[in-house]
Amino acid sequence: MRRSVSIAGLAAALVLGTIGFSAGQNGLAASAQEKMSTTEVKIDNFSFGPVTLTVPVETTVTWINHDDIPHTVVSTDDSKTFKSKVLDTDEKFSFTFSRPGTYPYFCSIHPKMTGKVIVQ
Ligand SMILES: [Cu+2]
Repeated sequence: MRRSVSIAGLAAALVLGTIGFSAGQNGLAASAQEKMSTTEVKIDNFSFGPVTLTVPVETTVTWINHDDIPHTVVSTDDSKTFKSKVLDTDEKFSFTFSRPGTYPYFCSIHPKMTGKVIVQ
């Protein structure tokens, strides 16, 4: 018990130190976050959100299935750029867009579910 208390104290000191440090580095932290080019599309209630996503080149887009039924993410552009496996609840699929263009996609299990990624 004594040991876990001192670990908690140490952890608190670390957290406080980190907060103090990051407060001084706020500007830097914010700009670093903007450069992280990962974007999420949520699959929920038989729809993709956002339906249309616009991202810069070299962005990794991750689809996450929040429904309790399976879905897929399959591109319908001419070159069939990406195709996920069947995603069960909370499963993810990621694809990095390295070329500009418009990438329409749908769920092959529920073809009325459609979305679009625009890469600039
Ligand atoms: Cu579906």
